[in-house]
Amino acid sequence: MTISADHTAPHSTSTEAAENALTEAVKKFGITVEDYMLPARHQIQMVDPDGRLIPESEQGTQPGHEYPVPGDDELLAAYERLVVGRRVNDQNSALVRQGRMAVYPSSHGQEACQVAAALCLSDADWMFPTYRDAVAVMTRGVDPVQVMTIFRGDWHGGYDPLQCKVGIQCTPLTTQLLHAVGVAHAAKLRGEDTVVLAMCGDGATSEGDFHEALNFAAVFHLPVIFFVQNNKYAISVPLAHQSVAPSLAHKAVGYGMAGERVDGNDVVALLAVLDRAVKLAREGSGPLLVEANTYRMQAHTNADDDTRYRESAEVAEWRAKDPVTRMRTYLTDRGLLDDDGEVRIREKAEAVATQLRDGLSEDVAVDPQELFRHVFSAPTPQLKEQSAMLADELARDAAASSSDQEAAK
Ligand SMILES: Cc1ncc(C[n+]2csc(CCOP(=O)(O)OP(=O)(O)O)c2C)c(N)n1
Ligand SMILES: [Mg+2]
Repeated sequence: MTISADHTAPHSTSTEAAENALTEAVKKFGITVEDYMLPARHQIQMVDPDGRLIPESEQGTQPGHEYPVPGDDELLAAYERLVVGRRVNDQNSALVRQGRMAVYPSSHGQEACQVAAALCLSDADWMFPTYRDAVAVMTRGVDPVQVMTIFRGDWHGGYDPLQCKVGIQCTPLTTQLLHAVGVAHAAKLRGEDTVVLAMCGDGATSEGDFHEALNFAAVFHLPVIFFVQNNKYAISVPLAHQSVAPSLAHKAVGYGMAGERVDGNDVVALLAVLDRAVKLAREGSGPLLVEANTYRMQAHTNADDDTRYRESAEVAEWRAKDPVTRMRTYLTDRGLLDDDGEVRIREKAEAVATQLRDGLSEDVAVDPQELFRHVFSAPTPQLKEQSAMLADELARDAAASSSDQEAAK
């Protein structure tokens, strides 16, 4: 993708306008552009793995990277979503083993990222998820069964992206970032108040599309948050073989946008960082990149054996940083959650699991000819030929089964 026209002119009026908008936006948050642009020296963490709120003095905060703790209601709502998300991940993995779903890339261990990604957005905003972000889509309010039907493999997607303002979960790596940038560009041209959250993994940051999306968003000063869930692996490829950048958040700087890194298993820090990122983008700061430092606790999908490329000790180390138990301890210690509250939340999670089991256990009648629809506006000669072959095969199958039935009478 080549960016042409006057946007490449040295210090064009539009560049100056963008710089002024950035300065004004960050000023509202008491930050200077200098402090804002570089990621903090350490990841932002507010609640440690033992569920203890880290006092501000110990947070190692530096100018421009201090975040207020989100309100109690937001934290309780987030915890409920974490518990539901964990239950959904585990239910879906079980449904795959039962043959009710074809595949499920679980976000077990990454639920804090999933929940915060959805809760930081308002209704008019857009989310562009990957295949691993089903819990985020569901947390945004899309019906769980509709979200999961894509993994049953009988249709391209179960929900209407325009209605939900959520892109279809993308399997071709990183293409969703380009869709996200396109929507943000269109919204900006139309003068709409829309922030776009574009999600991807650590491996996806090596894709060419990642570069094109970030560069375009920065040059056109678009309200996009690139939310990178660094779960340390791209299938079997560890992060060290993927990138030697100081952090994935530092990649932002090369494009002229701010980057921040945050503990991706600490939903409190995630909400604080993403809430501010969304507000900044809405105020006209231009795009931002947030890297969440997390871990994929299970195999890439059910088709993968993770014991072939990582040690169980590493997985155990991350189990101790679990986002759900950490939040439960924090809320319980603060007196915001008691046993009754926990039971109520677990019942809600069970209800969603039941909804999934019921919804995904229904057999659906699919028309095999749908394979050929919605690919090209006018089908190619090859597709027409293949569609005719399929029609012929289906007709022969139908004839054979009706003559079998006659013979059985
Ligand atoms: C364009 C493209 N290349 C390769 C693949 C195969 N592939 C599927 S998932 C994956 C790893 C992606 O890793 P990451 O971005 O870290 O996301 P994660 O699965 O860890 O959430 C690869 C290489 C693909 N789907 N699309
Ligand atoms: Mg990854």
